[in-house]
Amino acid sequence: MTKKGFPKNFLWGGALAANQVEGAWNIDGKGLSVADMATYRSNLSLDDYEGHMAISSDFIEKARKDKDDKVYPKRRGIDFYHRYKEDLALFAEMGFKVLRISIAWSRIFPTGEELEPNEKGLQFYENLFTEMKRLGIEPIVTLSHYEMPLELSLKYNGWVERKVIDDFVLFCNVCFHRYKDLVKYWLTFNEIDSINRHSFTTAGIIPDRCPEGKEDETIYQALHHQFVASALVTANCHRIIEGSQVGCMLTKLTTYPYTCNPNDVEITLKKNLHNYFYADVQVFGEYPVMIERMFERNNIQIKMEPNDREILRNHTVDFVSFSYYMSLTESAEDGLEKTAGNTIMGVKNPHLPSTEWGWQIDPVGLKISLIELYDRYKKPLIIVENGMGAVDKVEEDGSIHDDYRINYFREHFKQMKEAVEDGVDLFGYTSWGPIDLISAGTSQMSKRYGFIYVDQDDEGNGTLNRRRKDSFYWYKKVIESNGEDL
Ligand code: BGP
Repeated sequence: MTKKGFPKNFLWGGALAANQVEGAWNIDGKGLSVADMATYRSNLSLDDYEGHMAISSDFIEKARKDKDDKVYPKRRGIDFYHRYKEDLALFAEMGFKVLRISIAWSRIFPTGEELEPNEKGLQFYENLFTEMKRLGIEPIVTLSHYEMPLELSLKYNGWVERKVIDDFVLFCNVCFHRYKDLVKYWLTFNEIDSINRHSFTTAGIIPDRCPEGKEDETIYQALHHQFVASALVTANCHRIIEGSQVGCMLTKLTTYPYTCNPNDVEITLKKNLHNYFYADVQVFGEYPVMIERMFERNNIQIKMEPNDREILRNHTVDFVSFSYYMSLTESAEDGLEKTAGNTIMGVKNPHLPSTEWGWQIDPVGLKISLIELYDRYKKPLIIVENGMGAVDKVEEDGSIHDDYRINYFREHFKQMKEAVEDGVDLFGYTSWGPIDLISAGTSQMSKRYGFIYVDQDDEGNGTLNRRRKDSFYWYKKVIESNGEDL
């Protein structure tokens, strides 16, 4: 008999990152993190992405002394730090089985190098995970989601210096010991590949501190340190928490050739292989040969300690997690119309609609991604981010009719189901931003992903009250029926 539908214990839920929800940026001993440097600018256009992400030593110098948090929306978040009980209750009402959340490193080690962790920070997450347990919501915890302590960025140019491996390993060990009875699923680095797109938020790298002409080498050196750290942390997690599961996390940038011209196909193949590279190292435990060749060709020399390769080989991940928002299209020709999404540019695909932010909506691409990932890695998969950023309108009676969001999810869930029926081992799904939060890429509040509306505008005005959107009731039904009632 052929298997139908989602597995019985499928983990339905949502995903958040500490720096986009908590607020309380300077409360209970928290130190500044790289996320606290992100500014909001109105009218951010697609071409502005790069400028928005760019950061300089001078800017940081000014921003770290700046106490006016109006300009830095991630510092205020949606006040999850104080309202987490209310928010968890709403997630439980939708029937969440799982919630992905990150631990803000600078809440535990404010500058990254204290001798003792900050007890108040540790206590906050203990309270959070305990409340989740009470509600029957399984945590899946990201250890690094664009939240490096700012001091480490300033002192070591982030992950560029090897010393940071020790700091991160210590931070993770503290978390493993403290939460070992509360958390089983862990992710090391969120979208580890994004180091190549926004290296400051991902790895604390300040561009003006990179040797000229050696920018790529600097980035790949930092990445190597993250790979080694990820492997060491995986080993420690397995040792400290019995039965724990550790995953890598990739931005799945499934890319299509614009035409069947072999030149388009080749360039696309290479893009896709480069996207896989980041997970390859964490799943297979070694650098792909084509990446080593690319390093040679470009005179990129990665400094490795003698046993680094062995560390990578010996401590690979248990499962693969990824974000999927859209697909991309590539062409060998110049001059074709482009579109951007998730801080990456590609050729516009004439077959796909886009969100207001230009992210191409492609449910079939999710199925393709699932099949490809499972075929390549043969590891259990979990989708830990997917969703649609949109502007929502609150009606006079307070209702929010977000049928566009429901349609987006419905079409993606259909494709997920088909992939599962094709044999893909998918064990869970967490939508991105089940409650509206501050956008990572734009620092906007008005780019909303949630089933739950938060009354706050881009400038930080509003009551912060929570409201159920139409999609809230729809997702509840989906979870109740284990994905049958779409
Ligand atoms: C991913 C990040 C998230 C997130 C999401 C949506 O790349 O891991 O933190 O926010 O993208 O992006 P944005 O907030 O820019 O719409």
